Amino acid sequence: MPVVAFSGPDRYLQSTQEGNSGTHAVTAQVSLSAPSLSTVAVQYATSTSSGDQWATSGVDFTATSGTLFFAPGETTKAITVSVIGDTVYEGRESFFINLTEATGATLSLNDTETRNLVDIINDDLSSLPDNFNGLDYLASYGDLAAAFGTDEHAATIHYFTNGRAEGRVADNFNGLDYLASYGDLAAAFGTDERAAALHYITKGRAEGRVADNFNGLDYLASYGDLAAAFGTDEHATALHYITNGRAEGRVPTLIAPTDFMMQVEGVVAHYPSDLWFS
Ligand SMILES: [Ca+2]
Ligand SMILES: [Ca+2]
Ligand SMILES: [Ca+2]
Ligand SMILES: [Ca+2]
Repeated sequence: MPVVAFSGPDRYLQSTQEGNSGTHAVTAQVSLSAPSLSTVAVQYATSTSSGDQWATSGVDFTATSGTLFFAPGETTKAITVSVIGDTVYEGRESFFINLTEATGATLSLNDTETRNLVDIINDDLSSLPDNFNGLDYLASYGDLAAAFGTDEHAATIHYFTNGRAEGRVADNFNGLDYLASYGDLAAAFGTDERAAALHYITKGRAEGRVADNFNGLDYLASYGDLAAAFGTDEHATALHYITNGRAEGRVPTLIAPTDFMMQVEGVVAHYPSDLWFS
């Protein structure tokens, strides 16, 4: 009798990208060692084990079983199993396709030839840092903006695949500081940080604008009432300047020359605001 076993280069192990939606098929090839004069039947079924590395049937792939029939003279058939895409980070997931019983042929005695391991390769991102924002990341790096424009998804993928290892950070750009730095932008965009990042990526950088003319700590150091109200909250401070301070004629750098920033930061951080003059 012929011997039946998985065959082809992927007969022991095959891998497939998970995908993010819908399903796609993986195929395992099965062959007879020689043609048969009568029909050969081989049963097959998927299986998993418990544990993190294993896929879940019905969720990660569609449990599949059935019988392959080789007509007389046929020596090769294929089993197809559906892999289910999703966008959840799960790491690698595996399942087996097993040949379980044969009629008119003998199952290979080599176990590894009667089970095909399918590895579903993760293509989803693990969690992002809380402060990660794709647009701010693009705005922070001219080379990335040149490569990816305003594509936040591409930015996120870059961060995971390269940027993180390169030591890049997502928050070199601060939309509020940018809006606070330019009256025309604040007039156009108010306090919309997303619009600010989009403007900087698509126009502002090319116009030679800088993202950090405004420094919240300078502004706080310049006005005792603001320091009393906001402490060292630079976000609130930038909001104040955009929504009120500029219209009130306040000057963000009234007191603190940039050269003395380190000292100012120390003062702001360590002394109660009632010691300040306004
Ligand atoms: Ca996926
Ligand atoms: Ca899973
Ligand atoms: Ca999955
Ligand atoms: Ca997944």
